[in-house]
Amino acid sequence: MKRLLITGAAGALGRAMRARLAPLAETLRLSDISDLGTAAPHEELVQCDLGDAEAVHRLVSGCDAILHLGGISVEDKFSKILNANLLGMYNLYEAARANGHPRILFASSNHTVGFYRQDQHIDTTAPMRPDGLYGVSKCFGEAIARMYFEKFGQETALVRIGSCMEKPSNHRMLSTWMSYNDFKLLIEAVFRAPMLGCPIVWGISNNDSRWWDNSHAAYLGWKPQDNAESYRAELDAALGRPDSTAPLAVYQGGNFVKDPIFPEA
Ligand code: NAI
Ligand code: 15L
Repeated sequence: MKRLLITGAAGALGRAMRARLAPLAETLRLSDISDLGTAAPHEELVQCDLGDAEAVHRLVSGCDAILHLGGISVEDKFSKILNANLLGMYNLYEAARANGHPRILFASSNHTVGFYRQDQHIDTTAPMRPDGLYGVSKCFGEAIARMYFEKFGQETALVRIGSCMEKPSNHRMLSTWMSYNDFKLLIEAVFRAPMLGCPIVWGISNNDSRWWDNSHAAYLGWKPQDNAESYRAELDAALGRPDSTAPLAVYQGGNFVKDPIFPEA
């Protein structure tokens, strides 16, 4: 493709994907509210607040596809979540509608279903059970994407990322981990698929301990290659046996279920 927009490009996943995705497009348009460093020859840098509708319209103009990573990524004050994750999603989808419906990969989250217990195995038909306002904002994001698909044919992959990082850092992540390489392979599959639609996809590696079933999305041809199990011995040695009654070991959302509602003041 000619131009791929990556929002949230200054964040953890944006930084991890920036070089990995260079072969996918002639130009990467990288955007964030924070500083993005120096542009390489194939990069365009655009600093913008997702809550600013006019700026988001300019941002999306001329893009063939969007990797939407930008937003508040943990529990926070509702005003911040409202601006970045709710208003930001609306602005992005209106901008996409005005600019020929570029395909979108939306970084949703396992916190849409965080109150399921870890002994429950679910697929994408399971009702949402968000574990905080952050999780609720991802439920909203999935809903607005779905509405734009039904009404306007806007294609989006709703990727409920588990824990995407270098390696799993606790026993919960033996189930939720997705390696950077598997995320890159998923992004390629989403943007290369002849027909996408608006599927929910669980963003996890090929983990032995997974709770989530991706069989409905087999048509994407995504075959995650890594398996968090290879880190189990290392985690056992570093952390010992986890307390089986603690939220981290009971709920799919782990410690997010314990987060308070943060006061605005
Ligand atoms: P991050 O917090 O490191 O990056 C998010 C980026 O969005 C930041 O650079 C931040 O400056 C930017 N941002 C925040 N508010 C903004 C606004 N109003 N306008 C423009 N940019 C704004 O998060 P990370 O880990 O890179 O995650 C990326 C996405 O994936 C997030 O949407 C997150 O919710 C989602 N996700 C990540 C998971 C993970 O394991 N890393 C798990 C599940 C979901
Ligand atoms: C998320 O949604 C967060 O953005 C990320 O920071 C991790 O905490 C991840 O979920 C997780 O559940 O491990």
